[in-house]
Amino acid sequence: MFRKAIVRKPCPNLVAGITTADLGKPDYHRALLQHSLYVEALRQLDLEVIELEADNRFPDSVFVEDVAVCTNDLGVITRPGAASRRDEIGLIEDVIGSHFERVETIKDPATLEGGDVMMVGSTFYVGLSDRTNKLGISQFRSILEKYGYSVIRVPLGEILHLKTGVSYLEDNNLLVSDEMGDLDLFSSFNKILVPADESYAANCIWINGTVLIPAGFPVTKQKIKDAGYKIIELEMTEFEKLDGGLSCLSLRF
Ligand code: CIR
Repeated sequence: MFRKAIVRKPCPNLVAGITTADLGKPDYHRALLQHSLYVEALRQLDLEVIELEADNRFPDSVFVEDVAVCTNDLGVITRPGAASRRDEIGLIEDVIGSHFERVETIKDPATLEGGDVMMVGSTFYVGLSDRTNKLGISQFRSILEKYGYSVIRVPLGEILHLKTGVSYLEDNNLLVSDEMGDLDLFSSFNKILVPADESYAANCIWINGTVLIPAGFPVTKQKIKDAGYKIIELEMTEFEKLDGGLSCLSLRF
């Protein structure tokens, strides 16, 4: 059960965000609209939304998920692997400190981005990616184990973050992209497979029984519905242009 979410408004400089996508530059005003509908959906699901101000120094700062990891009782400030994003942590420390009694920090030279961290009950799956290094995972493990959690490292292929390709929908249901469907690590989950031509839809978020999914992916939408979930569809085109998905836009706890 989630009660709160932290989000940050997109800044005009969003257009300069990091991307590998070939979808053109995001439209700032459209991004603002899509972001406000996202926030509205979170509120509709009874989350208290803490909305942080835009910060034009950091084009990617709307993707708050990467700069912290929130468990039930602990906040971890990360250390982004993307150099242009590293100082974003300075923007999130206060708000994490005000919501968690216990706050820990990933330290240089380790790197870890929240997009690589998937919470499954008291187990955290962490992707080894270009943004999250081995040291990042081992520091994260040492921190989390002190609090009774466990950490499992997941090797990744070409994708940006672990949650670019896989999303936990609770009740042992794992939404997983075609290319990650065969990983032995995930063999005990009920898998909902996202077809290759809908791979962007592998990043969805479960909030208290409802699944937020990006608009425009009918096969995945039907499969999630068939699994018994209520659904809210959200336009995400402007964030997709920056490799960002639904989970990236909030920290939920
Ligand atoms: C980046 O490359 O860092 C941003 N343009 C996108 C971050 C997406 N975040 C996420 O998947 N958690």
